[in-house]
Amino acid sequence: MTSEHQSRSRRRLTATVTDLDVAVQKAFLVGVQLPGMTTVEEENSLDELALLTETAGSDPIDQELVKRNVVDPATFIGSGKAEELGSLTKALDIDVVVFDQALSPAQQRNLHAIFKCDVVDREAVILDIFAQHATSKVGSIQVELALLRYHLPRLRGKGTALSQQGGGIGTRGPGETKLETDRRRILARISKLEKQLKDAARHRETQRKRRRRAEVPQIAIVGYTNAGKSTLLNALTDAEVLVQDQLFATLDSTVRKLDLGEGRDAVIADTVGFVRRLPHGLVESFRSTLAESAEADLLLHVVDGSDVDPKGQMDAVLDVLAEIGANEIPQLLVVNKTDLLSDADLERLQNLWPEAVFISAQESKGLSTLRETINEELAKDLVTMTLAIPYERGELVAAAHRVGEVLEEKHDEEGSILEVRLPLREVDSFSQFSTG
Ligand SMILES: Nc1nc2c(ncn2[C@@H]2O[C@H](COP(=O)(O)OP(=O)(O)OP(=O)(O)O)[C@@H](O)[C@H]2O)c(=O)[nH]1
Ligand SMILES: [Mg+2]
Repeated sequence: MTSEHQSRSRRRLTATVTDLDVAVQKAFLVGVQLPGMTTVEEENSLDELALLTETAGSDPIDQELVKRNVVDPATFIGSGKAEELGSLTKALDIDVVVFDQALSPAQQRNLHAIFKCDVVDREAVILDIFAQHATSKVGSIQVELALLRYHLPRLRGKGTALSQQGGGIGTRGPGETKLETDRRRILARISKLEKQLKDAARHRETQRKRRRRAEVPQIAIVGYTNAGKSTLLNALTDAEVLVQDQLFATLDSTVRKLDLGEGRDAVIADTVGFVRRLPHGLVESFRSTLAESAEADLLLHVVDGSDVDPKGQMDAVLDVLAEIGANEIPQLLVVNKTDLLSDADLERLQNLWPEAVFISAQESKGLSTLRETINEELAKDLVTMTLAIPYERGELVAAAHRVGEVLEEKHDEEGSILEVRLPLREVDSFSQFSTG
C-alpha cells in the first residue's frame, strides 16, 4: 500500500516553466527532522515539497532528510553537514537547493555562500507557484505583496542571498513581471499594493453584505490543495472552474448559487486551497479572498481520501482556518476521491470519521447525500419560535416571512400569532415578541 501511495504522491505534475522554453532548474531538496517530528511525517512533507517544486517548474532530482537535535542559527543544518551537501550538489550540478523548513535571511545567505547556488525554502516555492498561477487583478496584487514582504528582509547588497539571474524559484513576480529588487522602490510599491488591496476588499465586502441581506445561507468549500474543491463546485453547480492535477490551480474565489431542493437556495464559494506550512505572509495577503470562508455559515471541508496522509491534510487545513478566525464555523467533513479507495481503505476512513460524507466529485457519487446533509446542517442553525406581533407592527410579519419559514399563522384581536423557523442570527430582531 505504501509504495503505491508513494508513487502517487510523487507523480509528475505539469511543469509550468518547461512550457515557456526556459532551461529547467535542477533542484536538490533538504528536509530537517528535529526532535518531536516523525520520520514518516518529514518524508511525506519532503515528497510534497518535490510536488511543489515540480509545480513551480523545477526538477527535484534528489532529496535528503537531515536529523538534528537543534537548529544551527548560522546554517540550519550545521556547517559540517552543509559542506558535505555542498560537495554533493556540486557533483550533481544542482541549480537550486530547496529547504522544507523556513530559513532565516542569514541562514539563506550563509548556505548560498557554501553551496554556490540558489538556496530557497518551502515558502519561496509556494510563493513562486502563486506568482505563476495568479491571473486575476486582485490575485496578482495579493501575490506580489506577499513576494515583496518575503524578499524585503532578504535584500542585502548585490548577488548575496539570491542570484536573481536565470529566472528560477524566488525571482519571478506575478505573471510575466520581474520582481522589483530596489529596497526603496519595494517599500513604495508595497504601500501602493496595500492600498489597492484595501479598495478591492471594500468592494468584496459590499458584495458579501448584499448577499447577506438577501438572507441566503453562505457555504464555503475549504480544504487542502488538489483535494477536489473546484471539481466539487462544478459537480454541484453549473460553474466551470478550472480543474487541474496541479497544486494551487485555484487562487481566486468563485461564488455560485446552489439549489438545495424544495425551493431552498444557498450560495457556495470555491477558493484557494491550503497546504502544510502555508506561509503566514501569504495568509495575510490573501485575507480578503479567505474572508469568503471566514464569514460563511457552513464550511464544506474537502479531504482527499486517497492521499498518503488525509489526517495530516485535515490538520493543516484546521490550522489555517484557526489563523483566519474561521474555526468556530460549523464544518461538514467531505471525504473525496472515494473512487480511488480500496474497500478496506474506505472502511478505515469511515471508522475514523463516522460523521463525514464520502463522495467522488469526479464521478458525481454521493452528491445527493451531501445535499441532504448540507440541508440538515443548515437547519441546525434554525430555531423555532412563536411570535405574537401586534397589527401596528405588520412589517415584522413580512420580515418573518422573508428571513424565516413561517410554519403557522393565526390572527386574533391584538395581532398575528406566528410559528416561525428563524436563522439563529435573526432571533434578536424578533425576541421582543416571542411567547415561547
Ligand atoms: N479520481 C478522482 N479524482 C478527482 C476527484 N475529484 C477531483 N479529482 C482530481 O483531482 C485533481 C484536483 O482537482 P481540483 O478540483 O482542481 O482540486 P482543488 O482542490 O480545486 O485544487 P486547487 O485549486 O489546486 O487547490 C484534478 O486532477 C481532478 O480531476 C475524484 O472524486 N476522484
Ligand atoms: Mg481549485
